Amino acid sequence: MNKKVFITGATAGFGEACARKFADEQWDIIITGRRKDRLLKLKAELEKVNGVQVLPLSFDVQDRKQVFDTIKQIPGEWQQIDVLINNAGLALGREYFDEADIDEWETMIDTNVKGLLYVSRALLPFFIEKGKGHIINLGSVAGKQVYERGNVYCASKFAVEAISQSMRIDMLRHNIKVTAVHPGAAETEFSLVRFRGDEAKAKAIYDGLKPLTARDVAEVIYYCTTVPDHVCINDIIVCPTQQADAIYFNRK
Ligand code: NDP
Ligand code: 8X3
Repeated sequence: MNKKVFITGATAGFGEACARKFADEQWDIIITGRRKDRLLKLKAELEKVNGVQVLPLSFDVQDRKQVFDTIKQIPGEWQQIDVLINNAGLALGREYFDEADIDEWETMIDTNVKGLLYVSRALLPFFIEKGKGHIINLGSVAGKQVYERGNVYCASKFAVEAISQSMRIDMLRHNIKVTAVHPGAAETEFSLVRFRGDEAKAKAIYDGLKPLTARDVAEVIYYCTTVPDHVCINDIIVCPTQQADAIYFNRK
């Protein structure tokens, strides 16, 4: 039987790249996100190209009821999940604290923090029943260090860091590994979303920089699942070579 991974935010960026990477490694995959058309397209492709099984589940991680109802209805054979990748997330805006849009703050907190909590709690019974599991949370360099006009996005990723640490402690008794992966600048749809569709602003983030690709990050995430059962990679920061941390870059 193939191993199974559950990925949030698999319609773009890291999540989609993880789906492709795990499919390449012959895992069956539960892909999730709000854009159903993209999920169905990815399912068709991975099943055809990689010969693995793919279960698409469309829901909004911000909606607690939707998350719990959807996960409760996962068919029996799919409940044998080995790895959960809590990846769905976003940044909205890059404004000073006193000028930022409060609705956007709420969306970031509801998605990056509350969404991750809901999905984790809804899936945990499968891991606990199985006596093992592995949760991989997508943090960020922005969850290690704040930067100017990063305010609530940074706060949401600091929360992911804190949640990962506390999950790791509380899940010890259930034999569940918790890994936090903290990427630096990666070119995905992330900046386009952050700058509300402004392509020029999104592109400028990567000026003079060879950023990470979504595949680079997927390779790191996959690696975390390949170590033996008695080994857990707790925390990884992965950046482009031209980036030292959340603030310092060597742009050419
Ligand atoms: P993308 O914008 O490319 O992809 C984001 C994914 O999250 C999409 O699949 C989107 O799906 C999903 N998503 C967003 N909101 C929701 C929601 N409410 N419900 C369900 N799914 C949702 O971004 P990345 O791949 O770059 O980012 C993935 C994660 O990595 C995020 O947590 C981000 O904060 C983090 N990160 C990104 C970095 C970067 O530089 N790119 C660096 C460090 C961390 P859909 O819209 O279909 O719902
Ligand atoms: C995404 C990386 O530096 O734009 O989390 O915050 S950054």
